Amino acid sequence: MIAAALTIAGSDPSGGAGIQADLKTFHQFGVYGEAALALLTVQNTLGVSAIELIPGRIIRQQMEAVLADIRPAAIKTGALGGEEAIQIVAELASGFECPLVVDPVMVSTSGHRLLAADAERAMRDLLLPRCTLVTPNIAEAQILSGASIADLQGAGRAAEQIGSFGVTAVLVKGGHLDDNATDVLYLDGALHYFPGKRIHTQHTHGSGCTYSAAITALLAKGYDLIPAIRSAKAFVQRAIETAPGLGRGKGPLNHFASTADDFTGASS
Ligand code: PXL
Repeated sequence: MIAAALTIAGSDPSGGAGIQADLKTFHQFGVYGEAALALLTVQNTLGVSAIELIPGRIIRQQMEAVLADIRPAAIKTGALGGEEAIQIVAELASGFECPLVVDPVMVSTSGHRLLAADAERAMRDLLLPRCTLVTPNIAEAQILSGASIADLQGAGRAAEQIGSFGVTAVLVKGGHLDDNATDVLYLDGALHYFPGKRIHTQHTHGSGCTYSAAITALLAKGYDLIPAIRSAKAFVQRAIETAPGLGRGKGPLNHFASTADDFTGASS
């Protein structure tokens, strides 16, 4: 049977980030995509001009409807927007019977704040302890850990610090830290490094969403966490390298990029 994955996130009408990126990525990995909307943005590749939060009871009802019917094999969160949405997702997450990937979406690639400051504590204290993996970028890892990050060692320390809040696994995305765009994973008391290739381009809009969606899709297909991260990172790298060059600003990735594994990592 085809595996399903659910994203609980925001809409990007320009199609590069948010639930649009998540659904395209799920589909590309052969996973049936479901989406519960937490907020709407008004944006294009030049920037975000408005954000409208979805009422909490509607977020809850969307999740309950989906969970009672087409049960996802993995779930991810993206932009949740505020404390109420985080509380609702955290509450329902205690009943999830599948992996939960939290992309904390506090600061977008373009530098826009996408989460109210008072919600950051709810993210750290309520949602992170319930997730299988959290995937902060450097700015988010600094907010969550309370420490500034200047290099790969700092990213590793921040991952350990966030792990100490009771989070199972923490993937700090290196992005611009070094020439290999190395990501650091804290898992079971150890650090694991995922070097990649830094690509000099402005077309990275939605790369965080796409990365966490690819990890979620692979978890839904039964991959273990480390092979899922390795394969998802390779996909995102190919998607950035072959970005279609759309839009007048920071353009989207190529969600049609190959998902082919360049290693053997599937556990099932
Ligand atoms: O990439 C973070 C992100 C998540 N969700 C939505 C977004 C963005 C960035 O623009 O628009 C809806």
